[in-house]
Amino acid sequence: MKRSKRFLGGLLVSGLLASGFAAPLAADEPQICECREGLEMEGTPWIRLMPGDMTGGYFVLRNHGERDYRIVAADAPISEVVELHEHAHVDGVMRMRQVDGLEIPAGERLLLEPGGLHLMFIRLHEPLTAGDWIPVILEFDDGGTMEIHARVQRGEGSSDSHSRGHMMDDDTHPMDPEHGQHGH
Ligand SMILES: [Cu+2]
Repeated sequence: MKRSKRFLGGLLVSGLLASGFAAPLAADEPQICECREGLEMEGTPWIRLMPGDMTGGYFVLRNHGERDYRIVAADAPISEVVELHEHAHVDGVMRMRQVDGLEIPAGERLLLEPGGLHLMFIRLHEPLTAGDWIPVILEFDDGGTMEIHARVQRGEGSSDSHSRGHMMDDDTHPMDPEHGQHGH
């Protein structure tokens, strides 16, 4: 008797935990960098919200360590391909082109910014939404990897004032991006 009662109580409690008290979704910033030893993310990595099926990603990574690092590839669930790009003047025209690697020598900083080095997300699977956090895996020449999280936002910089807030206006997205803008 005693036993079965306790058993029932246990069922009730676990039922409540499973259904009634779902933990609130983790609303805030994910870990922006599970950085490798010696590396530190400065500011918030970000991905530009753009029409079309490709866009750029940017961050600043500082190397406090003793050894040099070199990023040779990147991967993210939002696009078919992620390339490492630079902007360069070729015959007076600014063009993007792929680079083999992104160097982060010991004691220095790797700067990815609009008009310079960047991650290029090519063939996005679906339109991005401002405020979303995108996991990006960076792969190094020694086979090591690390995960960063980049936030989707409009505009040029990660340090403009609205980028620090919660972006509630964008989070409510009254217009469903799934509808209406396919094709271009
Ligand atoms: Cu590019």
